Amino acid sequence: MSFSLNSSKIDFLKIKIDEAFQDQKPGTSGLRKSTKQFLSNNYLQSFVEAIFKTLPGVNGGILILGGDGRFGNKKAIEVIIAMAVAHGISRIITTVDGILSTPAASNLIRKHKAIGGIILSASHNPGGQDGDFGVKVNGPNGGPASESLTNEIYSYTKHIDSYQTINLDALDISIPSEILIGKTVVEVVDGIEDYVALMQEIFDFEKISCFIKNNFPIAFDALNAVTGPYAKKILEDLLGASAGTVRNGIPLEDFGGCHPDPNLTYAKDLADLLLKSDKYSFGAACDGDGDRNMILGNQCFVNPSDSLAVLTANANCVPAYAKGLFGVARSMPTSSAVDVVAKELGINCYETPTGWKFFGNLLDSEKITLCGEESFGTGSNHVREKDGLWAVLFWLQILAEKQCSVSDLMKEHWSKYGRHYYSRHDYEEVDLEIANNLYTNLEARLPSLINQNFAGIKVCIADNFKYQDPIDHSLTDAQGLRIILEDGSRVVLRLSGTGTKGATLRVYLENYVSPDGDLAQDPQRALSALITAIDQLAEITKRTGMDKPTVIT
Ligand code: G16
Repeated sequence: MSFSLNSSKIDFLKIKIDEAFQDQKPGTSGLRKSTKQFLSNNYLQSFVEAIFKTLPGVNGGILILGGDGRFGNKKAIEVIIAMAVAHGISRIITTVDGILSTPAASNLIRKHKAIGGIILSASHNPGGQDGDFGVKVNGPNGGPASESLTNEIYSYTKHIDSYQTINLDALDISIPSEILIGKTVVEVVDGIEDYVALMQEIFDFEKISCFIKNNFPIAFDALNAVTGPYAKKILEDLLGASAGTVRNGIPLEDFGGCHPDPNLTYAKDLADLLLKSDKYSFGAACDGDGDRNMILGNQCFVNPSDSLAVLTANANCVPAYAKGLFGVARSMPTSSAVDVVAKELGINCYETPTGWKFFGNLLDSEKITLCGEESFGTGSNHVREKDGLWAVLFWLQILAEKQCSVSDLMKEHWSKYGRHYYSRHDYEEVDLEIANNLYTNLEARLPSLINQNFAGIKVCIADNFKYQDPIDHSLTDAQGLRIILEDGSRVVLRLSGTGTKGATLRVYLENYVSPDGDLAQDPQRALSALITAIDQLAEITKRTGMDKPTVIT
């Protein structure tokens, strides 16, 4: 279906923004605030204006637009289409009902050589009228806006006083179509097909299908968020997993009231199915916008840092990576499990700050093929975002190739490379001032820790992590407090850049045991000396009044 609106009837408007000083500072991944804030005072329009004034190539360019389906998604798409027309975008590619996962958006940007994309999502944060909303901006390589573009957008928001738009009636984006608005074409595409085709290029679907049909029951929890339709198509329709494999598979505006964060706390129903019953051999969940993943086996939780190491060690099982890897990268707080594998493979392993944008240059310049983060993110050079369903298929391909269970694969891995016991403790909704004081107080004490004992072991490095990009040489500092011990154990402390209520304090703990050590301990027990030592040093319990973390991973 295609129709055009007469351009002579379009009213180009310049709307005043009530609050001249908006000051919209993006966090680790775009601008993320409460839905209510986004609905007020042209807050969305103000940020979008800053994007259109800053992103190179807007006039005459192609823009990809979609989101995770949370409350506000459809309305925001209409607002952005009207503004994009006013700014001279030549083609806007959006999807049926505006449903588009973050990795699928990255793929569309690359495929259509777009100037970039706007993804409407607050990722793993809850949605709905009382939840959160967010705007992620991606550049022409398909990845999150670089630090420099993010800073330019932020600077623009500080002095913005109006935005450009047109009068636009409600648009029907419920079926694939082309709509002409003035000189701009709005193309509504299916949104699922292109992503599925990309997965079929990377993996051997036939092999995975035979494996799962041969008594390997799997459960996938989409948490009522964006991956439902993608997972149904891939797992049930194409790979032949039984009907009902995909749970909570219809994207809902409020995610059915659940918190679409795939971890042991917020994906507890799935975790219980895998860890407390023998019904399933494999389980996985993805987050709100489909870029995060959690992998479970029967009686086995795979730590995300270990997941990256296992994918790296077994990349030769996947057709697209069978010829070898350029290199790998991990964010600083991610455990060094992958470093050990990279060393064995003779490839480089890069350590970057938290945030997928820091992998962009390394991927573009073919320094790395795979990368990952402790925050349930893994990805490769197939797109420029982390990719939840890709990680699920990667795991299934390895298991199909090796004909083994998840826990057998983990045991085999640790007995070869040793085990990096790892845990992240999150303290959520901490009072901002308390969290900032705790952080600055610890930072001030770091220099005095060097050569002292911490948890009974000598401290070698105690600093605030800084990074120089090996490609463009840009510097990024203040990326997290590190205490690194003589035996390689570490504690890292950061304040989250994605929370919206108070501060979220993250404490990352790591302890290495070589292949001949005890590889079957409970991680919390293996890390207990570090847990006690950091609590005493940083006075976490004392200052926050919380005697335990909100989430333990
Ligand atoms: C975002 C980034 C990730 C990053 C995470 C960190 O994830 O895309 O690269 O690891 O934030 O979050 P925090 O600052 O809270 O630790 P997402 O999935 O929210 O886009």
